Amino acid sequence: MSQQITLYTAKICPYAHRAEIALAEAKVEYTRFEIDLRNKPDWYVPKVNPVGKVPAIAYGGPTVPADQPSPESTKLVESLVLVEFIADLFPESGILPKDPVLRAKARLFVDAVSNKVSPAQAAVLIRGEDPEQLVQAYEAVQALLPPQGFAIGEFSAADIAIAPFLARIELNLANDLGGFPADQGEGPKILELLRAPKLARLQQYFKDIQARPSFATTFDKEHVLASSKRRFAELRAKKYGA
Ligand SMILES: N[C@@H](CCC(=O)N[C@@H](CS)C(=O)NCC(=O)O)C(=O)O
Repeated sequence: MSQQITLYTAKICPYAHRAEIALAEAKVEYTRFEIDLRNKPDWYVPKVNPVGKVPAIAYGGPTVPADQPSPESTKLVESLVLVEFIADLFPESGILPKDPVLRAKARLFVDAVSNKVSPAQAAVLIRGEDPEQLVQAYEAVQALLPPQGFAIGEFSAADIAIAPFLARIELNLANDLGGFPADQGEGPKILELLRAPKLARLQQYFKDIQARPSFATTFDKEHVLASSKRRFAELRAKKYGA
């Protein structure tokens, strides 16, 4: 039987969102603690994650308030490690299927998300670089999708890895938020590239993900949008002046 799980998370963070989706898929009770990334509590680095990032899990140990983590719980970090940990704790969740071939396919998809989508998204959305690299990254993952359904057919760790990134690129670009100048329609223009007919399969895939309850119940669109507006206003002020 699994022991207590406390998840340290932040709604804005796509990596933390992965752990929340995995826990929702496992239908497990856990304690959720929102970390304010702009003003982290003093105890977070010494007692939970020495590198100060979310997500992190405190697993097991005595029952304690989340803001007073026990040294007796095991602290685990890194979103993809946490997704696999949750899959291992709750094999019946199907987050990682039993079939070794499907498991390998899920991991290959996750690898493409880590090595292609996530860096291209940071380059385009944060640093305002050429959007073509994002189109290519999404074409590469689209090529791994079957004709219909989720990345390996059934919903799995593969979909959990990409879902938060698809959600955030769409939301930010639709609201013209990114590391490019404001009020020039650059965000919607990039979004049009991602909505091109050559990425139609990816668009359908994203619709399927949005309909998945574990995604729908863990994506707080209004909160993410409000935080993104603040964040990109600061980034633009630094880059282009007030
Ligand atoms: N590789 C990590 C990345 C986690 C990450 O970068 N989290 C960011 C928020 S999205 C964070 O906690 N930043 C706070 C900081 O660096 O101080 C993972 O997959 O969990």
